[in-house]
Amino acid sequence: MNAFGHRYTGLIDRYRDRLPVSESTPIISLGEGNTPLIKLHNLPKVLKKDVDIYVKYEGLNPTGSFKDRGMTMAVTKAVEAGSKAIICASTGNTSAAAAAYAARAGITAFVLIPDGKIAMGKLAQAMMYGAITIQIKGNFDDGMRLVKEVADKAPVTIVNSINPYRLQGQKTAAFEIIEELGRAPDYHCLPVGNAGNITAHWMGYCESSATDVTKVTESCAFCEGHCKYAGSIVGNRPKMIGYQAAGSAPFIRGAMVDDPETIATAIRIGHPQSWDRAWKVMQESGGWFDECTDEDILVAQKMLAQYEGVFCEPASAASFAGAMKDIQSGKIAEGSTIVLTLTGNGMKDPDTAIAQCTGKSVMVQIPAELEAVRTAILNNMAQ
Ligand code: AN7
Repeated sequence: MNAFGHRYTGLIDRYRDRLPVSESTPIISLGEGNTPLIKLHNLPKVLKKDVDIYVKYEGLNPTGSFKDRGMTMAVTKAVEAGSKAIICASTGNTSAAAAAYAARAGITAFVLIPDGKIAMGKLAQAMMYGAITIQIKGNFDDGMRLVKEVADKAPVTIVNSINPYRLQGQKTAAFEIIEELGRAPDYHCLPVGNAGNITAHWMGYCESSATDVTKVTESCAFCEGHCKYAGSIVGNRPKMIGYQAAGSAPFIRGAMVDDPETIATAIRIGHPQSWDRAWKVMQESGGWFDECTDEDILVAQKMLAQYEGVFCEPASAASFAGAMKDIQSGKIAEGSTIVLTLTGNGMKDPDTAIAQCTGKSVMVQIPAELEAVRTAILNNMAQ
């Protein structure tokens, strides 16, 4: 044996003992998972708080979002069951992932997206990967309702997070975090739309810590019998914190929102599909929901990019926007270890990024002459 030859082949291979697959399951993978857990060096100083903040940079998955973790499982199981077509409603990232994994599997993807309300990069992905892209004159929630209705009338497998295999795949992010930190963080912050991801992370933490605990008390409400730890209780788990965009915040209102609106189009969702489960996550973990304004979200997105070199999409920045508020108020105590999930890559939504980076110091237009370049440099050196 030498040090070479250990090719990473995706999260199903990596965690096959904790996922509902068998030796004969035909795995559809693009090498998803294994994303960096980056410790923030500069922003804790800016906040003047003694906290350890890590970002789990899910934007480095093959299609640029955490959806790949769920989609490798959902498409693998659809193919195993003989399905020839998958379908989803999406604010953009699920459609990109569904399209890519369907291409990989050689099956058809149908994606329903809200007309004009998805980021350019995501639309480009769905089209390029060859999905049948159906733009509806309605929002995500309308699309989700239609997908559920049509799946009874056409031979298609739903790959939204109501498909239980999606959450099975997504729970592996918690396994990776525990492996890297050697423990669960004190707090885990995520942006919340349908609340599938926060539910999946909680499943992952519960299953992981269950391996250390022998006492069995209550049954696990999340895994629907898939995990072998169903029925265990746990030791070391984080408080889960879910942040929503203020214009699209049913968990804060305590009721569904019919006309959600936010610049963070990925989480422009008013009727979350994992409503009951997410409330249970809060109850069990001792965490909470809160909201951030669009302005807070954009400021947070820019801070992550400009202080740490980490470019996430606006929805993802809700986790930092919210955490910043809770760290400053002391609700998240000093001395804590905090993980923020950055769910999607900033390059997905170039329009929103460029729109907030105008101004002289960012974009300088000059003649193509040496002296003009020299002057531009001298005028813009950091003091
Ligand atoms: C970047 O793609 O629902 O709370 O259709 O793309 O598990 O829904 C996207 C959701 C957070 C919210 N961050 O996760 C879709 C879709 C990003 C996202 C969420 C989404 P959930």
